[in-house]
Amino acid sequence: MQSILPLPTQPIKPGTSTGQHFWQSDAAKTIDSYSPADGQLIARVNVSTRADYDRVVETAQAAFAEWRLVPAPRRGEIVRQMGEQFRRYKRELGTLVSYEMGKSLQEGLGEVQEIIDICDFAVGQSRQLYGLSMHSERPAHRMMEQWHPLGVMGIISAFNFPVAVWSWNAMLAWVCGDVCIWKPSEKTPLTALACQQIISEVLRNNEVPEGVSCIVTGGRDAGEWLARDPRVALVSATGSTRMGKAVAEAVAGRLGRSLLELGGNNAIIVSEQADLDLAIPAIVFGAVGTAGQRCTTTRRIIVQERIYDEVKSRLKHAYAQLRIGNPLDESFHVGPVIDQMAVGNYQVAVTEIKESGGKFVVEPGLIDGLGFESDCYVRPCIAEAENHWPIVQRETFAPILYLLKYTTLEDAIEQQNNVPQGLSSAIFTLNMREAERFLSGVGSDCGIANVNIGTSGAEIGGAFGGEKETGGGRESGSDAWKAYMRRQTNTINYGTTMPLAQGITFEL
Ligand code: UN1
Repeated sequence: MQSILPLPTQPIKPGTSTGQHFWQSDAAKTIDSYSPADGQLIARVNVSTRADYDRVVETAQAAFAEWRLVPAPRRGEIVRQMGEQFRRYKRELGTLVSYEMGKSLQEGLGEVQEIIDICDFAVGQSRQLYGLSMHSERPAHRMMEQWHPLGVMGIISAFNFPVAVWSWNAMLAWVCGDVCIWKPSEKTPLTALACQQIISEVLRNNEVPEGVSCIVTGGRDAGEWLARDPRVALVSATGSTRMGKAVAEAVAGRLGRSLLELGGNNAIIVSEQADLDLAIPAIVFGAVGTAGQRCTTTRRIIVQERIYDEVKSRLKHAYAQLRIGNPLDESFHVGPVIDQMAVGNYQVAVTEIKESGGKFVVEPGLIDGLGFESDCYVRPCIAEAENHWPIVQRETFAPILYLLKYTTLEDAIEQQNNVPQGLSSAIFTLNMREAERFLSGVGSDCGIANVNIGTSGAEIGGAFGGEKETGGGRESGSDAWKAYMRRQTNTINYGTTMPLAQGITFEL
């Protein structure tokens, strides 16, 4: 198939913000971005050198000195204008996300919608950076807390949500008065540069200081520069648990702050009292959406033994309807995985499932031939498995669903929690006691727990993130904004005496 984009003759240069001042990197190295949809080379992007990186950080620091002085509602107004730009370019950016990353066009558009939604959310938040006030134990004293801008923040994002996850961080960070340096995944650099271009007009029109929005490109090195750099107050990293542990250690080593969104191993419990007409489509979308490459992807279903055979046969039937093909063609449900390395991981997992004694209910396989020239298309599959198998305990970023059986709800919750990760979870039941138990303190141990909806597709209004090896960070809605600010407690004495707290007397 012909590429939908003309390949620029010169490598594209990342850098700082307004789109007019991309750094002239002297890098000999470039990142080649291939579309997993059709295997075409769609862009060649310069890799930032350490010298580029240092210039970016210095520019960001200078920008922070000014940006923090801009009133928060005014910063919100600038984010509002960015939201307008993303509305204007939704189709173009959504198409590029679909083409560069491989998710279906609907999901690409949905991802841009998440950017628009977080912009709206952040605008409101810009007028609600509330601190508490406290009653002092001393007479004529007042106590309160204020939230101040934090500084330069680094955003390390993953290929699977190449633009939305950046926006959850950046839009909130900007209304909070921070400046952002974004290191996008080396698998999806073009969508990042597109976002920078889309907002550059707003930054220019509002005379926002150069450096409020920066991009550095590269692989592990660039991530490490951010993690080790004491000039970077907060590092928000999305990706594998392995990457997250490395970032967390490096940031903790300098007592910096990190916000981690790492792997998930998300399960849906299907009770005997579930409405299967709701459960089946939720499971299928959760398992095969984004070709199984969401951190919220449904990887395990834990089914009550009395309805196990029925669920199995309904899933088999549903999987037989799945149409796999070019993500830009809206008649297909499932696109490719990101690259051939991901295909390799899928194959390794399939082998391990077989070696562990797993039985495939829906067979795995690679797809080749006309329309599949990128060699990145795999068949979504379902295997009967056991929760304790090492392969089931790991997150394989592919459309592989494990079918597990339970007897009692305690047993189901135990299996659901008994993995190293703790991102998303769900139960399908019409029984109120089961639902409430699942949501209680002795129920799901995940950051997200749902009733009668699947594990993926969280709305931006809630705090997004998970426990255990998922990293503990919370992004997006609720009070996640607090991670992007520093809290200051203030005590003010408006009286004529100097009483000490805790009743201490100190007389001179
Ligand atoms: C991710 O996969 O990193 O809840 C984020 C969801 C999306 C975000 C997923 N809103 O599936």
